[in-house]
Formats: sequence, structure tokens, C-alpha cells
Amino acid sequence: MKSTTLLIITSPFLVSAQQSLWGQCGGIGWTGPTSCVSGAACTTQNAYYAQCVSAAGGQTTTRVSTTGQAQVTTTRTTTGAQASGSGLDAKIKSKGKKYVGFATDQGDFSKSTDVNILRTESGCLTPENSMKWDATEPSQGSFNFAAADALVNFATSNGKMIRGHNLLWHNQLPQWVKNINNKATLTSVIQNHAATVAGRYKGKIYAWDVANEVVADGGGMRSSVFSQVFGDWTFLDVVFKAAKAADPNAKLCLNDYNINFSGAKLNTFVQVVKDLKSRGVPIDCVGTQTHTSVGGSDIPNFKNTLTTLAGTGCEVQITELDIAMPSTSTTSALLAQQSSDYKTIVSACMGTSACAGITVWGIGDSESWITGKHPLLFDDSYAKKPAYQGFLDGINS
Ligand code: 9MR
Repeated sequence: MKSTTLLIITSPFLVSAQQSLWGQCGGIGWTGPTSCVSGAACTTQNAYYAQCVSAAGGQTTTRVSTTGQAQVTTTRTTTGAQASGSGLDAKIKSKGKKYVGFATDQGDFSKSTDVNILRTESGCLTPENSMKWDATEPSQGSFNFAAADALVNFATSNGKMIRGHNLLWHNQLPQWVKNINNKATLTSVIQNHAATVAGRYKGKIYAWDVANEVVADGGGMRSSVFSQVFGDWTFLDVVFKAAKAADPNAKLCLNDYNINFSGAKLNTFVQVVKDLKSRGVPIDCVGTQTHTSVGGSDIPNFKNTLTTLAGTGCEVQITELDIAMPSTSTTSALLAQQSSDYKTIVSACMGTSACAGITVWGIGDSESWITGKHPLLFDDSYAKKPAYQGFLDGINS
């Protein structure tokens, strides 16, 4: 009887196959290629995702290590942005937090003023509008990712993390979803939407606002097609589980506004999160949007609010920070108060171990959704306001 010898050859080509430009090249759980084609370099975006980005203009280091029998070449590059290390994001990272981020979208990427600030100051981008349901699935089963892809490409090619925003919200929701009146259909529509949107960006999103603004302003459940058709909170179970299946390593958040104030809304929010956890629904983080006002009564108490949110056992993120002036006119006293308010809020995050990062909802004042009330860190000419210094003082507090 003839014997057959199976010869196993460990070929260096198997382990060193090169990833194409923009392809994944590393991260927890990644088993594919870890080096990139010529002209591209493997850049770590977060613990779960490294991507082959254009090496042009960056600093590239190549590390050769031995794994078992195989030699693995790992090439890492930093973009100019990461190398600068002088902005708010670098400062907050040096104090142990994960990021300072900004809300932005495609329109900003052609403005050098916005791009310079994003590159220098930001470590994380949130799409202000491009990932919402009306943008991504305007008619049933017909998806449009052009604007969302632009955000993701800008973020990954500049070494920025991404907060996905959002998979389920009563606002910016197409009429065809609002018209659904039976639970089985709405369940499969939510599942398909979350699977498709979160699935497209699998491995690239640090955290998803899986559901946004589901609590009513006075506490209890917000009225929406979701609450009306389900009759209870279990539409959250559906969307969180679908998001988990689509992108298992993304942190999954419940996000809301006015939970920076103590009261019935915050109480309901905390209870909903605890109930989700007790039902085994995958939730990792809570987002307090923190749209507030100069001199707001919530601000002196904000540290306590973060402690309350941390009591859910979830990571806490400040997701949409802005602090509006009382009117369109600014005075030096108001600018100083706004600066102090930014310091108080940022300092509260720094003093709360569960608070992971802070996103400001826009770059220059003129681009804010709060028209004319100068709520951001940079003025209409993109110059740093006293608010910027307040933010920085908060990081250093
Ligand atoms: O900043 C967003 C603005 O450009 C949109 O017109 C608006 C429409 O709903 O949504 C704004 O972003 C909101 C965010 O998605 C959820 N929290 C409240 C934000 C400000 O309204």
C-alpha cells in the first residue's frame, strides 16, 4: 500500500499577503493581511481596526517580528494630524481619556478651515446628518451611502475614530417607516436597516448611537412609530441586538438630550438602560448629548449627572456638546461665562472614570444648528474663542 505524505509548507506569502489601499490590516480579531501594498501603510484607527492608508505625507515605521515560523512585517504610519499632537484630542488622551471629537460631514471636508481644525484638534468624528435613516435608506431597501462613505473615508484616512449616529430615531425618519403599523414588519425593517448600515462600516466604528432620544421630555416613553407599534420598550431590544450582530466590536450606546439635567427624564433614561441590561440586551455606553446654555442650571451639577449615568455600569460619553448664548449678541462677560461653563463640563468628565470622551456638536459657530447663538469653540472666522481655553483648562483641571 502506498503511503501519502502530506507536506505542509509555511509560506511567507500566506502571512505577508498585502492588503490593498483602504483595506483592513489589523485590529482585535483580525486574521487577514497585516501589511499593505506599496505606497500604503497600516494605521491603527482603534483597538479593533487598522487600515491601509496612503503613506504620502505621514511618518512610517516598519516593525519586523516573528510569529511562530513566519516573519510578519507590520508597517505603521502616522498622518500629519496624529504627529502634530498639540490639540485638544492629544491633550485629553495624555490624561487617559479616549478622544475629543467633533460633529461634521462631507461639506466641511472641502473647507481648509474645518479640515485644519479636525486634523489638529479631533480624534473622533460624528456624522452630523449623513448616517441618519433619511440619508441612508430614504425608501425601503434602497440605500444611499455616498455622504456617509465620505465621512468614513475622511476619518479613516486621517486616523480618526468614528461615532456612528444613529440607527433608530423618531426624527429624520422617512415617512415610509412612520407609516408602518404592524410589529412584524417594523421589526424586520429595523433589523434590515441596522444590519445594512452598521454592517457596511463593521470594524470602523468606535461607538454607535444605536437609538437616539427615545425618552419623553417629561419622563416615560417618547411617542413615535416605534413606541406606538411595539407598545413597550422592546423595539430597543430589536435594534441593539441587530447592531450587535452587524458590528460585534462597536460599542453600542443609548443617546439622549436633556439628561444633563436631573429629573424625570434622566430617571427614566437610567431605568431603561438598567432594564436593557437585565434583559441581556447588548448595551455598552450611554450618551448625554449635553446641548446646554451659558450659565445653565445643569452645569454646576453636571458632575453628579455623570456619576448617575456611570451608575448604569456603562461607559459614559458626552456626545453633542454645545453651550448656546442667550441671544445672538455676545459680550466679553458672556464669552468668559461660556469658557467657564466649558471648563466645568470637561472637568466633570475628567473627574469621572467612566467618562470616555467628549464630542462638540460642530466646528465653527456659523455652522452650528443653533443659528446665531455662538455655542462652539471656534468663532465665525474659525479663531479659538475663550471657550476653547475653557475646554483646555477643563482637560488640565
Ligand atoms: O445638527 C443636526 C442638524 O444639522 C439637523 O438639521 C438636525 C435635524 O434633526 O439634527 C441636528 O443634529 C441633532 C442630532 O442628530 C441629535 N440630537 C440633536 C441634534 C441637534 O438638533
